[in-house]
Amino acid sequence: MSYRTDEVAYVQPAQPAASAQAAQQKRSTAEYRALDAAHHIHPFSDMGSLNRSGSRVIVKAQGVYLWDSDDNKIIDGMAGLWCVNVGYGRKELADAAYRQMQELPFYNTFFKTTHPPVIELSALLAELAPEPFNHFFYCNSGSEGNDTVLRIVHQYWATQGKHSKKFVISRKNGYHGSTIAGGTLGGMGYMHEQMPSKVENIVHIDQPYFFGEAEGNLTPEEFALARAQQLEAKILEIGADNVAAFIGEPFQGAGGVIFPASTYWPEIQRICRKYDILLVADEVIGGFGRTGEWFAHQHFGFEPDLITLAKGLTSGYVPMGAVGLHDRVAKAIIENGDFNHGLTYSGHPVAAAVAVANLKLLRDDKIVERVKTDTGPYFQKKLRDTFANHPIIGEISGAGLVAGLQLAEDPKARKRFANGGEVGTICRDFCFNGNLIMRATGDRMLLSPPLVINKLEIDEIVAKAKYAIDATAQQLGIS
Ligand code: PXG
Repeated sequence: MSYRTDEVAYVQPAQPAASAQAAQQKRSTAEYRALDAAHHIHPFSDMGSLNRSGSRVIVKAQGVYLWDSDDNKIIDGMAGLWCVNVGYGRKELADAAYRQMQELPFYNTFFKTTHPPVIELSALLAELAPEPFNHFFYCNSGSEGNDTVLRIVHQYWATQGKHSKKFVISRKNGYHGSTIAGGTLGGMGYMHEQMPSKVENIVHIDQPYFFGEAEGNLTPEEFALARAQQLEAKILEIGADNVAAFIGEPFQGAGGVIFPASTYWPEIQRICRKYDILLVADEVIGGFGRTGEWFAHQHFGFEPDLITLAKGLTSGYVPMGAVGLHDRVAKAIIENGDFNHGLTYSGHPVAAAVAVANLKLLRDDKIVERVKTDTGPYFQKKLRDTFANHPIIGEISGAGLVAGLQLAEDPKARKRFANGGEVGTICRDFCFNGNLIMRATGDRMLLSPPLVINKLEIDEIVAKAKYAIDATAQQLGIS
């Protein structure tokens, strides 16, 4: 049988129509749950238990709202997974993807080749990022971004002839992704336990978690300084000639929205400069307006050498990650021959086109600006007013449109619940039943809504959070 490509091309059109129909086919919640349980392994889940209870099936979304397969309308206090910064249903992003898929759905950026979307995106990122960030490397996720960070860090020191600089210092309860490198960099003990092989030469210092870990009468500023100085102690223990980089999230996201006091980051930067160690800011959650600044390191007032980006880069509409290189790092990488790292989809044209549309929306609709001057301060004040002197709220952390609420047995004495994780789960279940998405990390309740949220919607989130936290206190018999 002869096989001609034009015949294949003509045979194809019938299929998309059929598959589009299949994609639109609606099933009952019970059918979705049965099929999901039969065939889908979820991330970070106890599948046996999930399959017995059944997943929530989300079928559509608009603005800051989601709808499930039983037509419940749910307010999304987590922007998907810390990522849907421009909110759901933005036609500008869908149009950008559609146009790009028709024009050039894929081409690679290897072998002396490039394409307009990745060029436009890189130029736009250089314009939006702080002054010394003018070069960007692309990948598909935050985890791959941090794998890329390690590759760049090691290549950088190789170009400087400092081959002994191999150690990377990170933090306990930091989160940097779930590839082997991301999981090793992160400081989540429960992940390390399931990773018998880790990336070598990665060590951790303690986190700047004042409420949970400060002892004695230290002020938050004194405690944060002491935690930053652990970096210096660790560098001296390993030897500065052996340390390549320090990595941290400007504020820890998945670890509980831990906001260090103002003394922390300047001290970390001072130590990194003193011992000639690269400073990496993982901006996967903090980037693209979350704190009211374009990047969270600007909120904390320090200057990293590398920044990891993902999530808000495309508002989660399609996967994309990136690493931004400070000029001094970029220069070393550019001027020293091959950098042997890349992914099929590095700079994917559809993802890049969506990222450009997304960043223009964040900039031109003044979304980031509004978080800084209007909705962010309103959200922070509303939370603090609502939960002032609440019997089980020990601390509210955050800035802009991100917040962590510490559940505590005795807020004034900074006494946490002995069974904190269970208390968080009780509260999360009340949120679930109240049609609010609020994340529980152990005994901290987290909010990070889409950045387009308005004040009425903020009021709704805070009222629903109050209901859930009150109900939790009541169930615990605390009033
Ligand atoms: N760095 C940071 C700071 C993150 O928050 C990653 C890297 C990894 O990104 P990818 O795209 O590879 O997932 C993240 C991801 C949670 C949760 O439960 C948080 C993340 C991912 C999944 C769940 O809060 N953050």
